Amino acid sequence: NPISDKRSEAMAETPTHSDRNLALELVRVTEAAGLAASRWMGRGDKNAADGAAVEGMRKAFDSVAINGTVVIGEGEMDEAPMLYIGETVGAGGPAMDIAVDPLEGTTLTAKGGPNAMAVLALAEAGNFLHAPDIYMDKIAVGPGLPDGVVDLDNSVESNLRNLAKAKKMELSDLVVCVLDRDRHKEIVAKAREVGSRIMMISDGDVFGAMAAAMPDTGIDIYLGSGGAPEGVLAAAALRCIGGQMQGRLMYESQEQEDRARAMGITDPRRKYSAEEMAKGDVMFAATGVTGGPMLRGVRMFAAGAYTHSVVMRSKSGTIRYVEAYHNFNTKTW
Ligand code: VTB
Ligand code: MG
Ligand code: MG
Repeated sequence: NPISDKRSEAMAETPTHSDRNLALELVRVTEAAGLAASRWMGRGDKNAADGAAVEGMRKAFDSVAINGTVVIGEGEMDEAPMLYIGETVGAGGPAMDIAVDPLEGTTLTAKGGPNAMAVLALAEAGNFLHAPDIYMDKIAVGPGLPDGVVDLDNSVESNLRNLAKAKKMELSDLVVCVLDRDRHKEIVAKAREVGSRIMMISDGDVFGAMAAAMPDTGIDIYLGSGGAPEGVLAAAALRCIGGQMQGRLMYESQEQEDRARAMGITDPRRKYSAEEMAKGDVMFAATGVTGGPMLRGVRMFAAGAYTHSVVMRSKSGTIRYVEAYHNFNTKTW
């Protein structure tokens, strides 16, 4: 039986690879960012929340044994003091590229809304798409479905029909996650027309795309346009979870297209798969700042806080949730 053969093989493997430890190091980094950001929950200041997350993440990186270069980050050096594109981080070690969104959902955090999280992905140098901060059209579904079951170039209706069929579900049982924006009116109208259900989110589409792939979140597909950097982070997550995702950069001006070309994008209209946005062995970590169907938010108590994180590697496909109890009396950062 090939499955049980694979299973015994996996269980016999000795856990000596240092990248396993590295993956757990990454959780400490998103925890630090998440804890710092959570102090700003509901306080109406998204920039302060973002700044705290960036600083928390930046500091935590200092003890991680890599030679990291930020390729998806907080902008260019002149506009971002920390975690800017091109910045090197880490205590020294293998050359790795890093994609970060220290606080994915700054407005969510400022309002105490759901699904804000600190996000980080890591790959060997050269393996992430260098996405400029423009929009990306995205579609994502979970694992175990036939290749091409959905496609950015298909209509909403045919994507939902094909997905329902492949999942052996009724169209009326599917849940489509989409950012609540005027530009998505058409998607929403078409999804309603075929009778599917919708979860509109005000922000945070890394969550949306991930949740479409994670079991048990109640979301079957993510559709619509959001940030391109967030698209690369979601692709990294889907490489670990499994599932299918496509993304295509969108340009609102010639300047944006020029910027993409300057960042090395040779075919600006290309439809990328998750495998093309995040190549090779990828690691991904996220810590919940405010809670939702995938991660719980930070919960404070007298002398500390609980955090809830997920950490994954594409190589093993293990999805590991980490519930941490932080004692502020003894913790050193
Ligand atoms: C997108 C989305 C993000 O902000 O970037 C969005 O990808 C901004 O989109 O997850 P709009 O320009 O439509 O507001 C987030 O929702 C949060 O960073
Ligand atoms: Mg950000
Ligand atoms: Mg973001």
